[in-house]
This record gives sequence, structure tokens and C-alpha cells, in this order.
Amino acid sequence: MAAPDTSSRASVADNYDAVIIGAGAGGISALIHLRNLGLTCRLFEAGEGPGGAWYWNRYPGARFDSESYSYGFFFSPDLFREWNWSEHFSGQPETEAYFNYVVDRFDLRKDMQFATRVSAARFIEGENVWEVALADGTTCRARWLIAAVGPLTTPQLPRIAGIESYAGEAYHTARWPHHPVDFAGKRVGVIGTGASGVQVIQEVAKTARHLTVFQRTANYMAPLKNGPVTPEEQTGIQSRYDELKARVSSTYAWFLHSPDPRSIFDLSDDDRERFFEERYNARGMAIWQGNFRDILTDRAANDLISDFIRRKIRERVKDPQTAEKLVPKDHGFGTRRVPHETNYFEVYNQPNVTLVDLKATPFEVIAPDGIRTSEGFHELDMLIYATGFDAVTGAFEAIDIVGVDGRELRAEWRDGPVTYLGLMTPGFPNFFMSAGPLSAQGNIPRTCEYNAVWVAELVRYMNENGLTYIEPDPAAAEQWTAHARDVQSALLVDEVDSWFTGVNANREGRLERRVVQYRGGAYIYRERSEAAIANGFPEFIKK
Ligand code: N01
Repeated sequence: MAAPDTSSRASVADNYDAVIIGAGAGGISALIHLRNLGLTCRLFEAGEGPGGAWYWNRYPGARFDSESYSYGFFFSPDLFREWNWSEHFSGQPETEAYFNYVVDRFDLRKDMQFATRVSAARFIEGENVWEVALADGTTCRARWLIAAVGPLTTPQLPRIAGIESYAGEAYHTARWPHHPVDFAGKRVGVIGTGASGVQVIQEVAKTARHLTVFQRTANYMAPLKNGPVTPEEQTGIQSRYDELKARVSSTYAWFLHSPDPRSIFDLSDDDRERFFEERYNARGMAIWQGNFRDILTDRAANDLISDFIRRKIRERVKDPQTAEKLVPKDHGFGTRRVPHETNYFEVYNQPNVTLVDLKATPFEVIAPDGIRTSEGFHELDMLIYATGFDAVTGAFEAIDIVGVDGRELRAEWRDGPVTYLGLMTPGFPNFFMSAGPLSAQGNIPRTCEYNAVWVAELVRYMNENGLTYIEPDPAAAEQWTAHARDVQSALLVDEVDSWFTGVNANREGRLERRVVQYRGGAYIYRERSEAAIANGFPEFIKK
């Protein structure tokens, strides 16, 4: 990894055309596209290097579960053709190296400032600029403010009595240290079995003296089927830039996979079983994103695929009691994020692994040397929190953002976010979000890259028309928000608690389901976004 460039901290200028917060896929995309317009830009990033989620989530086992070449940037065909992904699903070290490569390849580092947290931003009415405050007390101003802070970047610790008293090694997957962490010979506890928990559990189980997994909700999962990209595959992928770009730009959720347009009931039982089997053994998200369209809308259709995955879990886990704990029974397949695994279920066949079902035996207290549940005490030398994020809105709300008339973003979103395409929110002029609330869900870097182009088009329009103030018409934002609500209400996901529906038991006041992402399909999202550009941003207040 390149050395962090913190040398330029003292040279923060008073004014920029644009300030960008975050050096992940969204921030990098925004910097590239706004710099191409000739804007002076400054990007602030709390981490000491680029990568965003892929800088912070450096836990053992962290890797993509969408194909590497569908996850990386598409803005440059040359970049696409010259970077060799070594695996179909890249591990975190390679991904972090990729982000550093991109930053250097396009000479972005000179406009980036690492180890710098943005603490607040306030819109100065009349001047139509944002005043941005950094945690070290420095301030600067910019006409345009782009928050590329990420939907999954503010880590959450569980609210368990005594958590602060724990005296062993303790790590959150999303704040993993840079030094090596050794599990060998240790009694390790992992709390959480979402995508992060699954990946770290697979690694810890290899060397820990004992691993205790604390599971609250059993999740459906499917094999990742990772493997090296062979030289022939590499050549094939790199020569198909146009095709792959077109593909990820046309699917429901920006992935390479797209749903089978048939109904699940169009097939005979045998054919359906063969279809499921083939998808289960295919790479990545095939069985989730490439399944029949109606599994996410029709309960009877969903039951068929849910039963298939339940059977797989029972086949793979030897102890029937453990298998039953791992089999989800309170929701249907695909209604929460499906983690993709490599021998995850086989981990529970190892003698050094214990599964604790927190629904049956909940936490009572964390003590200096372990955790007490209602069934007994688990002594632990190390505790890993894979407890996820204050998802989607959390990173935006972590910054003290104040718009017109002293309106606070946090307060505005108390009952749920209201946005125009997840890109802007009323009362916060000249403020843009990358992969913001109610943007199209799915392959996040694709949303980020797409959003950056949209923002650049808007800024170009403003500059060409001599305008300095823009915010969405409240009615237009309400209309988009209502549309997102309508779409979600027709999906089974709307009946299930998870970050997909904004439920966060670790944060006060977040137990009610909300609409935080747009689930109507990336193609509809793109149509709406492109219509705004083509028609000169009619649904906006402009000055
Ligand atoms: O977080 P999560 P994550 N007591 O919220 C449990 C992306 N990602 O970091 O399900 C006990 O999914 C919680 O239990 P429950 C991906 O989009 C991508 O794993 O709420 N348990 C759950 O098991 C993913 O969806 C990759 O009942 C508690 C877990 O902690 C998103 O990030 C890799 C608890 C949290 O799961 C978030 O994943 C990793 C408590 N108080 C992540 N609080 C890729 O492969 C929480 N839990 C690209």
C-alpha cells in the first residue's frame, strides 16, 4: 500500500469548487468526473488510504461476493483492460491494492487528504456555498458538497450489558486493525452471522482452539464458488469491456446476473429442482439474483426456493440439532442479504466449533473474560463483533449537516429519509449523495459510478446556465420516496427485519421497518435519472 499522504493537511485552501467526503468507489468516481469538468476539488477521507469499505473491512476472509470485474470501475476502458483480477471474487488485500492503483494511475492523490474526518457542513445562504468543518478544527468552503460516505460504513456494536468490561482482544470486522491477528490457540467468540460474520467465521475456524458463534437470526446462504481467474478467462474478460459494461448497466441490481423472466411455476418439479441445483453450483449470486422473478414477490414461489436451501443446509451439517439452528424459519430466501460462503456450513462439523442460538439462549452479560447467555458462561480470549452497520443513513447522519433555515439532516430524516433518487434531499441545496438513501440497491460501486456521472452532468448544467443554487422540489422528492415505498410494499422483503428495511436494534428508535433503498430496478432508476438530465432538471428549484 502506498504511504498515506497527510503532508498536505496544512494547505487546505479556503475555497474549492467541490468538496468530496470519502475515498471509496463513490468519492473516487466523483473526483474523476468533477475534475474532468475542470473543477477544483478536495477529497477528505478519515482512513489513511483509499478504498472506503475496502480500506476498513480488512478482516481475514473479507472478499467480494459479486464478480471482481463487475465490481471494479468502468469509467476507463484502459483501466478495465490493464488490471488483472487474480480471483473471480477478489479478497480485500487485492481490492485495496486496486483502489491504490486507480488513485495513482489517474493522479488523484494530490486532491485527496487522508486521516481527515469531516465533522460538520453548513450551507451558507446567499453565498450558496457549503462551509465544511474538519475534526481538527480546519474549515473550508465549496460550492458543491458530495457525501460519498457509503451505505455500509458506520460500524455498530451490540447493546449488551457489560460490553465495556470485556478485557480480552476485541475487534469489529469493519474496524479491523492493520497488525496481524492470530487466532491460533485462542478461544474466539464471533457475534453476528451476516455477510461479514460468515466470511470471518470461515477463517477463524481454521486455527482457533475453539470458536463460539453467537447467532441471532439464521440466514440463507449459498456457495460463492470462488476460484482463480485463468489467463484465458482474463483475456476473455478484458476483451469484453463493452459487453460487460452494458450488462451491469441493464440488470435489475447492476450485477452480472439477472432474474429468469419465467415464473417458478412454469417448470415441472424435476426441472425446477435441476434449475435450483445448477444455480446453487454456479458462481456468486446466481441463485439469488439469477433466480425466478416471482421468488421475491410470491410467498408460494419463495417457499420452494427456501425449502431447497434449507435442505442443502441439513445435508451439509452433520449434527441434526445444529443444522436446525442454522436453518432459517422466520423469513424467506432472498428477503435479507444472502451471504455467499465457502464451506461455511462444514465449519459446524468441526469439533472446535460451537453454535449458540441466541433466540433460544439470549445474551445476559459480557464479563471481562467472556459472555454469559441464559444457558451458561463462554470463556473467550478474543471477541469479534460482526454486528454490521448503522446502514444506509448512518454515515450521512454521523456528520452534522445543516441546510437552509438551520434544518438538520438528522432531524429531517427522523421518520425515514426523503430524497430525490437518493441523490439530493430538499432543504440541502448543492448537496449530493453517492449511493444515498433511496438510490437503486444492488452492486454499490455501480450506483456510485452512475451517481457521479449524474452529479457531473448537473454541475455542468449549472455552470453553463450561470446558476449557483439547486435543490429538489419537495413534491418531486416526496413522489420518488412514495414510489420507493410502493415498490417495496409489493415485495416480501417488506415483511422482514434487516438493514434492507432499515431495522437496527442497536440504535434507538430504529425498530420500525422503513424504506431506505429503491427496489424497483436499476433500469427504472436510470430512466428517471437520465430524464432529469435530458430535460434540464425540471423537478428542481434553481437560482
Ligand atoms: O452486517 P449484517 P454485516 N446481538 O447487518 C448480528 C455488506 N457486506 O457486516 O440478523 C446479537 O448483515 C445480526 O443478527 P440479526 C453486505 O451488503 C458485503 O455482516 O440482526 N447479534 C447479524 O447476524 C452485507 O449485507 C460483503 O438477528 C447481533 C449480524 O450481527 C452488509 O455489508 C461482505 C446484534 C450483522 O449482520 C452488512 O453485513 C461483508 C446483537 N445485539 C459485508 N446486533 C461482500 O462480500 C447485530 N447482530 C461484498
